[in-house]
Amino acid sequence: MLKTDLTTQDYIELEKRHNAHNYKPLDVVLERGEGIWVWDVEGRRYLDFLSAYSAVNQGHAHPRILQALTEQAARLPLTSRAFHNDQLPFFARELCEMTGYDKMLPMNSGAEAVETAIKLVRKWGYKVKGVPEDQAQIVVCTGNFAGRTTTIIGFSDEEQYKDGFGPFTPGFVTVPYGDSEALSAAFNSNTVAFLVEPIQGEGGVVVPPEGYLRHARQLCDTHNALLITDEVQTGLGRTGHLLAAHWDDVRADVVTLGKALSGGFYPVSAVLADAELMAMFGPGDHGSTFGGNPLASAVGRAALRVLIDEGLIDNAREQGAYLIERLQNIGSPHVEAVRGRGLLIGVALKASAGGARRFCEALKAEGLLCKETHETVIRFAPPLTIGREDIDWALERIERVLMMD
Ligand code: IF1
Repeated sequence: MLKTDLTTQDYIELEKRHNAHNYKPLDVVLERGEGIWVWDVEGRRYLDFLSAYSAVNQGHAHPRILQALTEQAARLPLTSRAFHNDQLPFFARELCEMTGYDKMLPMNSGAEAVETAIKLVRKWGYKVKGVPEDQAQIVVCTGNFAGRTTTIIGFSDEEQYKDGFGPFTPGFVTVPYGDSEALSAAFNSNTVAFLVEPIQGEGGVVVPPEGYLRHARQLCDTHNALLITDEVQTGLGRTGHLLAAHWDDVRADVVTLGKALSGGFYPVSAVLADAELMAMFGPGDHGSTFGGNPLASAVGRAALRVLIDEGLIDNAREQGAYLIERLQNIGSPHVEAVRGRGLLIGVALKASAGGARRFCEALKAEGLLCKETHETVIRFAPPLTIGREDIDWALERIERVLMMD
C-alpha cells in the first residue's frame, strides 16, 4: 500500500502484527512534530502535553539541535571509547559547568544512568566506607520509577513491572516516599546511598512534603551515605529549575540525567558526581558501546545550549505556575488535586471520575495529547517552549473536558 493510502488503523494493525505488545498507546499515529505541535498521518494537529515523558523539553525537531545532529552525523557519529573524540570533552565540560559537578559519565538510556549510579555508590561503599563485600544497601522509595532493567524493576513496588521477571538483585530497602521518619530508620552501617526522585513522575507526579529532600540530605550526611537524585524526568528545567533538587537547595552526591539531555533527538544520559567519588571508576570498570559518542555529545551540547539561550527554565517556572493555578480554579467535580512544579503537572482525579484514560481520550479528540499515569492521574508536561497563548488554548479544552460528565 502507498503511504498515503494507509489510515490510522492500518498503521496500528501493521504495528500490532510485527511489534511486541508492550505498550497500549492512544490510537493516534504521529508523523511530524515541530515545537509544541505534532501531526498525525491523517493531517490532524495536536498540542503535545506529554513531551515524550519530558524528553522533548526543547520542543519537537528543534532546528539548532537538528543542525548539530546532521552536521555531526555527516562528520563522525561513532568511534567507541577505545579512542577519544572531539565532542565529548566539550559536552562534559559544558554539562559539568552548568550543573556544578566535577565529572560526568555518559551513557545512553536513563536506566543505564541509574544502573551506573548504583554501581558507583556500591563501589564507594566497599572501597571508602568499608561496608563488607556484597552487603551494600541502597534505600529506595515506594512509587519509584527508574527504568526497566532487571535490577531497577527489582526495587519497584509496581507488581506489573516485576511480574515474571525475577529473581531480582538484592541490596535495596524500600521506605514510603516523603516519610522522613521512615527514611531515618532505614539507615544502617551498610547503607551506601538513598536513591530518590525529587518529584515522582510515574508515581503520579507526587511532590514530597516541604523539607523532605533537605532532611534526606542531612540523614545521608549523618550516616555517611550518598544521596542520589534521579532527575531523568525532573531535570533539565522541567520543574522550573535546572534540577528539581534546587527547589530545596539540595546538592546530591550523584545525579542521573537523561531524556531532554538530547532534546529528544537521540538516547543520551549521564551521571554527575564530584571527582573523588567518580574516581571509583577506573579504566575498564564500566562503559557502553555508544556512551559518550560524538553524535550524542554534539546533540547534548546543542540541547543544553537551547535550554539556556531560550530561557526555557524560567519559562517553565512561569508558565507552570500559571497553568497549575488555572487548573486548580477550574472547579471540576472530577478533580481531587492538582500537583506538580513547573511544567510537570499531575491532575489527580477522584475515584468517582472513572479513571484518567477517558479524559485523555477526550482531550485527544480536542487536539491535545497527554497520558494517564497510575489510572487516576492525568499528566500534563508540554515542551518548556510553550507560551501563554498556547497554554490558554490548552486550558480552553482541558476545562471543557474536565467539566464533562
Ligand atoms: C517506559 C514511566 C515516565 C524515569 C525516571 C529513569 C527512567 C525514567 C524518573 C529510565 C523513564 C520513561 C520510561 C518509559 C515511560 C517513561 C515514564 F511512565 F515509565 F515512568 F517518564 F514516567 N528515571 N521514564 O521517568 O529512563 O531508560 O526510559 O531512558 O518505560 O514506559 P529510560
